[in-house]
Amino acid sequence: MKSRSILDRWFESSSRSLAQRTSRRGFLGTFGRILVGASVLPLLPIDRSGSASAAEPPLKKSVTGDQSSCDYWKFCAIDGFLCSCCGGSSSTCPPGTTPSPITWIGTCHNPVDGRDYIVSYNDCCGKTSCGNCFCNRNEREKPLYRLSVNNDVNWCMANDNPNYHCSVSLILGVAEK
Ligand code: ABN
Repeated sequence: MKSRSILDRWFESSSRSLAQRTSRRGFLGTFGRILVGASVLPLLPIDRSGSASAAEPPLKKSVTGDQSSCDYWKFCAIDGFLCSCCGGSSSTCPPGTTPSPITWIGTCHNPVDGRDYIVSYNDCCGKTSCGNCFCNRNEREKPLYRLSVNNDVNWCMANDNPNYHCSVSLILGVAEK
């Protein structure tokens, strides 16, 4: 017994003290809980929305709201240069131009909320043609004898300076079904 090393004695005493503090049943219980927990883990709900949207085709720009794209829903009956490409916005004239007081009217479907809107297309007047982002869409346009629903007219004709520059679109209200 004298020949037992310090290491042997240390292992023996620590094993004995561990055996006194724990039971085989306790160990099996803890081990069982770990096993069950590990097997249930993959069943827990996980937010996979990031990977789902990556798998879906990207939304068209027109739906997400690129107001300098001819595809944008509000431009469904516009004929002219988009003021959003001419120093203004989709609903405001560029500096130095004046909106026409007379306009043509369209009805456009907004795919985001599923509603139809009455849209007024005003020309911005007082400067020569902008030349950017020409857009000609004619949804529900009527022949020229119904002026207010035809877009192929220079609505700057009643302005002091009748030069046509670009067109804006203003939402007037929701169209009743
Ligand atoms: N309303 C846009 C427009 C302006 C001039 C000529 C045709 C159409």
